[in-house]
This record gives sequence, C-alpha cells and structure tokens, in this order.
Amino acid sequence: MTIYGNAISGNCHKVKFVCDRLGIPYRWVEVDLSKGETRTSAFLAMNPAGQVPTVMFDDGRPLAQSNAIMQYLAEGSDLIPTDAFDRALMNQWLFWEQYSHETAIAVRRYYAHILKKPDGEIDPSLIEKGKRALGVMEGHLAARQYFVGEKLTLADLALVAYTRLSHEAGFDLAEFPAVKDWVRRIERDLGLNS
Ligand SMILES: N[C@@H](CCC(=O)N[C@@H](CS)C(=O)NCC(=O)O)C(=O)O
Repeated sequence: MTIYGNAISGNCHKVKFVCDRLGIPYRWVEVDLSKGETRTSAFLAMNPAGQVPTVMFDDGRPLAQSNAIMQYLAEGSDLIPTDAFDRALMNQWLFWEQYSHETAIAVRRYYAHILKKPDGEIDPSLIEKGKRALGVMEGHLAARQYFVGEKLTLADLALVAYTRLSHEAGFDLAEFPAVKDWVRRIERDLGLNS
C-alpha cells in the first residue's frame, strides 16, 4: 500500500502512527502541497478533495480522510474497542477532533508555523477555539490515562497528532497539565521522540 502524505502534516502522521504500531508495511510518497501536487489530475483521480493523506491500496482502491483510513487499517486490532459503546465513544472523539480541534489547532499551526504569518494577521478566534478544545481535553483527562477505557485507542492517536505540535500553533500545554502528561504517555506508547 502507498501512503501519499506530507511529513509535517499531523493528519498524515495519524496514518503512520497506526501502520507503525500495527506493523503494517507501506511505501510513503511525499507530496509537496506548495507545488500544487494535490491538484494534478492523477492526484484528483485518487482523491477529488485534493488532500493528503490519501492511501492507495495494492488492489487499486484509494481511501482518503485520516480518521477513515485509521479505522480501516486498524480494523480488528486492539486500537479499536470491541465493546460497541466504547467504539461509539472512540468515534465521538474522532468526530470531535475533526470539527472542534483540528480546525483550530492545525489551522492556526498552518498560518503561524508553516506560512509564518505574524499573530496580527491570524484570525484571533482560532486561539479561543483551540484553548476551548484543549480545555475539553484537560477536563476529560483529569482522571483518565486514555480517552476511552483504560487503553490506547484511535481516539488517542488522532488527538495526539496535532496536540503534540500545539506549541507550533501558539498554544502552551503548561496551561493544560493533564493534556501535557497524556501527550508524553502516548508518545511513549508510540515510541515517538518528544
Ligand atoms: N479532514 C482531512 C483533512 C486533510 C487535510 O486538510 N490535508 C491537508 C494537509 S494537513 C491538505 O492536503 N491540504 C491541501 C489542500 O487542502 O489543498 C483529513 O483528516 O484527512
């Protein structure tokens, strides 16, 4: 299988986290977004949304959207709870990540860290929205080690991708100590350098 990804994209890291954790072999093709490589007709034929990550399986079927790819790759593994309610809780956090977390933290990181825009040129509501998201995580993690149940699931993998890079977006995890501890724990579980 081939992962079309970008090395600094947290959404792409999620797919790599799952493959590395489960020992799934893959070929990585680095896609340069700044050169419009997601807008070629060949890329759009795989993913009409023109985004990475996009995975091409060996049978010629493509799949996009980081959280959908993670779920497909992790099917039947211990990263997805077998209990139906716990699975729904995992999905609750995956959907929340895409709507309320990634849209603030990843978006602000893009402007601040990648485009190097000065603070004054970045929508100020992104800080407020990102802090709200980190606050929700802080409350949830105050008495828990992992997002769902007592073990690592895709909810942790999806949420850690951009949370561990949140300093690049202008957020300080010192304000969210339970989140900071959880990031270190998940990085350890995944064998990542912090
Ligand atoms: N919801 C998508 C978001 C993917 C996404 O925003 N990808 C960015 C890189 S992180 C991208 O490809 N941007 C190029 C573009 O949208 O043109 C996912 O989770 O996979």
